[in-house]
Amino acid sequence: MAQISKLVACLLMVCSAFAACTNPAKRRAWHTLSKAEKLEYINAELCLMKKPARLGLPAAKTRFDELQAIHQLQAYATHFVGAFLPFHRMMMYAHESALRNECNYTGYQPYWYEQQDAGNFRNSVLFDATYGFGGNGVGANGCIATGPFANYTNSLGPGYDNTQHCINRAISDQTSTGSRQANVDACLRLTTFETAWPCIEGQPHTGGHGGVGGQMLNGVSSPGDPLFYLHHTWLDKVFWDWQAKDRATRTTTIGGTNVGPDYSPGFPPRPSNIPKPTGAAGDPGTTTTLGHVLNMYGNSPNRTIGDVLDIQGGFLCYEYVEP
Ligand SMILES: [Cu+2]
Repeated sequence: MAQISKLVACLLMVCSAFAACTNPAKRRAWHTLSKAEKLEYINAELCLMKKPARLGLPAAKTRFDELQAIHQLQAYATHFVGAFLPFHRMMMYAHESALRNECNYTGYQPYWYEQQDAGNFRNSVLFDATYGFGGNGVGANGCIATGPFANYTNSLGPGYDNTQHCINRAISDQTSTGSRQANVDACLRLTTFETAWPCIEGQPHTGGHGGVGGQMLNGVSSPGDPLFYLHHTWLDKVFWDWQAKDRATRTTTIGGTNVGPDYSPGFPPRPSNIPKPTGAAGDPGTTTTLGHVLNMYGNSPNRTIGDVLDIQGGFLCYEYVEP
């Protein structure tokens, strides 16, 4: 019956949410983009950093800040839980949509092919001052001093604090080894979601955050550095590469816990006014289910985990181009 009504809806041309994904958007590795494509992305990000906030989220001054707020407002509900990978997938989509819909970006969200730079982040083209995200932090505060984002003032963070501060970094080549291919492969070999998800969230996830350091190493406010989106889009590719090994099963099932931790290394302690996460809208139990609503705080419409498990499932329609 549901199938029939879906079909009828499609015949009436009101079925964009269920339309078949016949021409998936191509998400490409940053280092494979042309100079013009890199500049278009950077300029669109700068556009979000100039656009005034419109959602009324705490402390946010710009649209860029409002996307960061998605993460700050629910850090403990979206890390070390079954929703970790679907949540960040949805957040990448919200960011990509903002670039395209509000800042005339004509490309799609690129990713950082981190295994290529693992152990040598310092020399990555991602840190280029002209065709990249600027360099390492300098001085006592570790503020980035070069590149297009050197003058941006974060209003959210660090952590749960909201202060005016620069984007800071402290590159660690040693920590960046966590993003190496062997670590990716180790996760891809695992056969259950309950083992693959914590593997991906451990290494390679930590390799990118710790390898960049500074704002990126703060588990709550890390989307204050625009590199966050390149890093997490790469992790989304790793997740998809894992899902694609058994697509029928791995796009229709989910698991893991809904009960967030009280404290995690790399995260500021959860403030007492933020309740301990024990579930979500559409998913009140302790085990994560497909009905779990991913809250985008108005940046894009909320969707469930079930809606986003297949990146070519109709709502999402993209693919990852190998570098
Ligand atoms: Cu995160």
